[in-house]
Amino acid sequence: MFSSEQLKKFGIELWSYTEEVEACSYSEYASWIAKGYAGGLNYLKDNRALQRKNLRHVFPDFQSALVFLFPYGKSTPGTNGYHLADYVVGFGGQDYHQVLKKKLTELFHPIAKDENIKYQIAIDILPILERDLAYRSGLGWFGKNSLLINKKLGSYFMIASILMDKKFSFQETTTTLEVDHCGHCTACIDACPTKAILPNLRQIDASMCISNFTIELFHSDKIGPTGYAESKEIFGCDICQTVCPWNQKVESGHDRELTEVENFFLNQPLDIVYAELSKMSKREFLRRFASTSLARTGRDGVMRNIELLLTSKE
Ligand code: B12
Ligand code: SF4
Ligand code: SF4
Repeated sequence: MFSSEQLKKFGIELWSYTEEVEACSYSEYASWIAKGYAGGLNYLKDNRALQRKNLRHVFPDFQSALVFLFPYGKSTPGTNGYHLADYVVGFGGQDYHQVLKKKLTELFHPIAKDENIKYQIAIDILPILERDLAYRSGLGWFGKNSLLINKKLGSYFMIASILMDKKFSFQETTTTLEVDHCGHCTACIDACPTKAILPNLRQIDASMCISNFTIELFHSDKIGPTGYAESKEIFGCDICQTVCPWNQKVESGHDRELTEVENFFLNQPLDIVYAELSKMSKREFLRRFASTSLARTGRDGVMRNIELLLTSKE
């Protein structure tokens, strides 16, 4: 369906296809919500929860989906020893939602137009269990850290899908489900600084997760999970990915140009970063970082995180 030139041009490493309309792990999802592990993530708990069970609740004409994995690689450590989630500095430092949506539109819109296909692109925003969708397309297994892991790519990728009102017959893709390759390993569980990973469930307690605290709970929570302040995580967290044996071969973007967001947050002492942010108006922050994932929390959210990290150093 897609030529290797097209896939290369759009940065797609792997893709697959499924006609399975029902999520196979919905009961795991529902019990996670019931046990209170979604923390302050209300959009996972409200009336949108049930929508995740079946893709026709979201896209009524669903017949099939194409699922794409977009790797973002490991970031190069900066000079101040702190860390931004690698997806923030991947994708050229731009917010991946916009970047990937643009790529998939460019890739798929001409095909959809030619073949009269109605479609919807899904990246994070729709109430869909995207890891489940990728799992049932055969693209990986649920690791103990809950991330979807692919034998070739590890877990350093974003998932983006196209829901369609038409079926295709493919010879080159397989929908054999991937089996578990974590085995007896517990590296992610042992390394998580806040003990957020729930052993034996392949899920995390989001209320304990640094990623949730630093990206999502920027309004409500002032203190953060125990262990956060001693970490090095300014925005997001990759610790349970960094230690995973399946990610050891993932390449880092050593030879690429540093993005503005890396230069500002990682290549000057953190107290200077904080002082610079204090002087910067919210408008100026958005002018510099609006196209990055940091726009989600804005200046105040990032400053709250940095303040906590600096307090523990005093
Ligand atoms: C909410 C959310 C978060 C929350 C909650 C995380 C979580 N684990 O759910 C927070 C803010 C903490 C978060 C953090 C991160 N996220 Co996030 N997040 C999402 C979002 C929007 C929804 C996830 C969701 O529905 N969670 C609900 C819970 C119940 O799901 P779950 O824990 O995975 O549980 C499943 C498994 O346990 C499975 N399961 C358990 N046992 C078994 C057994 C079998 C046999 C099977 C089949 C399944 C199964 O069933 C459950 C239901 O599917 C998705 C996008 C989307 N729409 O899907 C991105 C997404 C999951 N996030 C992503 C990323 C990259 C991250 C971070 C790495 C970002 C960062 N660097 O900080 C971290 C990783 C933290 C971690 N260890 O998960 C990627 C994951 C890519 C991948 N390789 O898996 C996604 C898919 C976004 C995307 N479009 O690519 N995220
Ligand atoms: S993202 Fe960080 S805090 Fe969250 S589960 Fe993984 S290691 Fe723990
Ligand atoms: S660190 Fe080990 S247990 Fe955790 S996801 Fe990777 S392979 Fe699985």
